[in-house]
Amino acid sequence: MKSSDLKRALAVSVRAAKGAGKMMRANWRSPKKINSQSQHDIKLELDVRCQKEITRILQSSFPDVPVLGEEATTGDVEEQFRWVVDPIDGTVNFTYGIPHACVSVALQGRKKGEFETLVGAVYDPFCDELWTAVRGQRAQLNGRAIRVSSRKQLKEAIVSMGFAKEKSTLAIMLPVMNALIPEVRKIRIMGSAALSMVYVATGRTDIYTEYGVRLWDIAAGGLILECAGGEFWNREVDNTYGYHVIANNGLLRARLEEITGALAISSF
Ligand code: LIP
Repeated sequence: MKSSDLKRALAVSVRAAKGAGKMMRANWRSPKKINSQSQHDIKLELDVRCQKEITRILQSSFPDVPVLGEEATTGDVEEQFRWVVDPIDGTVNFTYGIPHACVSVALQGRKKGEFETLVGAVYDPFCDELWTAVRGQRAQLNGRAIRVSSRKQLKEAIVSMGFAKEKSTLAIMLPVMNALIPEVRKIRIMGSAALSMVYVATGRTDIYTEYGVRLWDIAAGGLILECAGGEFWNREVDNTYGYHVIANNGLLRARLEEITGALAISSF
């Protein structure tokens, strides 16, 4: 994709993220219509409406690029390019009125057969914070360059975590949390993977790790983190876009794995 197309893709990603963010703000204090829920997850009717609005905006500029979203898939998402979208990341927070949720929009393209993220936008409508990145360029927050932290000691690190949505992922991540708590400054479990990724990119936290997080939660944040000098270690763990992720400032993964490795955590 030419650089002019990437620039156009970034512009429409931002338009789509802000458009859905506006819908989140407008509905924040309204009663929420729940489409489905489980013990550790909620899906709102607004998720679907936001996904539709994002898809409409994206395809107004790129009518032939398919959309892989948490709420729906439009077109053949195995083609050369695809949008990867989470219309509301942090849906449980949003449902309960906790103002920590965002919109995540990424453009991916195939390189040697594998998808890589080329453009990413994460928008937090509550703080009016927009993170953006184009592969090969510096990540930005509200138009200003950002960089990961330079903390090298785990004991200084703030580690954010997620437990995904299943009892099985909870069982995997609880031992990780118990092993890390005595070793780090603080653990934070904030409920939005995309915001956790961009907080590492911005130096607000130092590590984010989750097992069973979905591609649409992390695609944009992963590029933004890499374009801010961080490391986005990830591996696919099932055939439904599930990932094990260790996002960090590029200085801390080895130390983290010394601790979690004892749990044979890297083997699951
Ligand atoms: C959420 C993720 C979070 C994870 C939650 C949920 P959603 O995404 O951002 O990291 O722990 O289980 O998957 O469902 O709010 O878009």
